[in-house]
Amino acid sequence: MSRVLEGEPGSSGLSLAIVVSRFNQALTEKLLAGAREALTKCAVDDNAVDVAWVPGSFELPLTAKRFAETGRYQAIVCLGCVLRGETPHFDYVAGQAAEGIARVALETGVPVAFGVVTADTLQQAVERAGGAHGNKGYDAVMTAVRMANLLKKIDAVGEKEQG
Ligand code: INI
Repeated sequence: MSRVLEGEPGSSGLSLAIVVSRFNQALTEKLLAGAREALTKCAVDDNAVDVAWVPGSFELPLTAKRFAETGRYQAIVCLGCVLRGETPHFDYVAGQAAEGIARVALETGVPVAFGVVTADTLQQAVERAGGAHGNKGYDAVMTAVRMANLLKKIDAVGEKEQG
């Protein structure tokens, strides 16, 4: 019979790092609050979580990579907010953040969750930072925990087959 694997949204001794952007801080603080709520929901030990503030979303990938390379974390969460209305750089900042975050995960093998709100207007961003459309910080932590647990399960299958 086929094996079906899925990561549970619970912590079994997971250590996580969160990287959060100061740009649009009024919103990213709400994302961080949502992230902390999800950590509590997943019973992740607060002492097993490190949080780093960076100037903007462009700086998220490098910082996530440095965390991942330590080998101390089973998942990284990136939080930021990029508003199209505020800058012609929107496409560069949002694009590089997304591409960089994906690359860090692929290069290091550590799951890196994309908790960056990209929105055309402040209103849309507010709705995604604890408003009508939920909280991307909360969602990102749930994804990070599920992915960390899934990768652990995949590794365990391999180890069982070898041993
Ligand atoms: N950074 C953001 O996180 N969101 C933005 O909307 C934004 N805007 O509007 O420019 C932004 N810019 C800063 C950028 O992330 C870097 O910190 C900066 O370019 C220095 O590298």
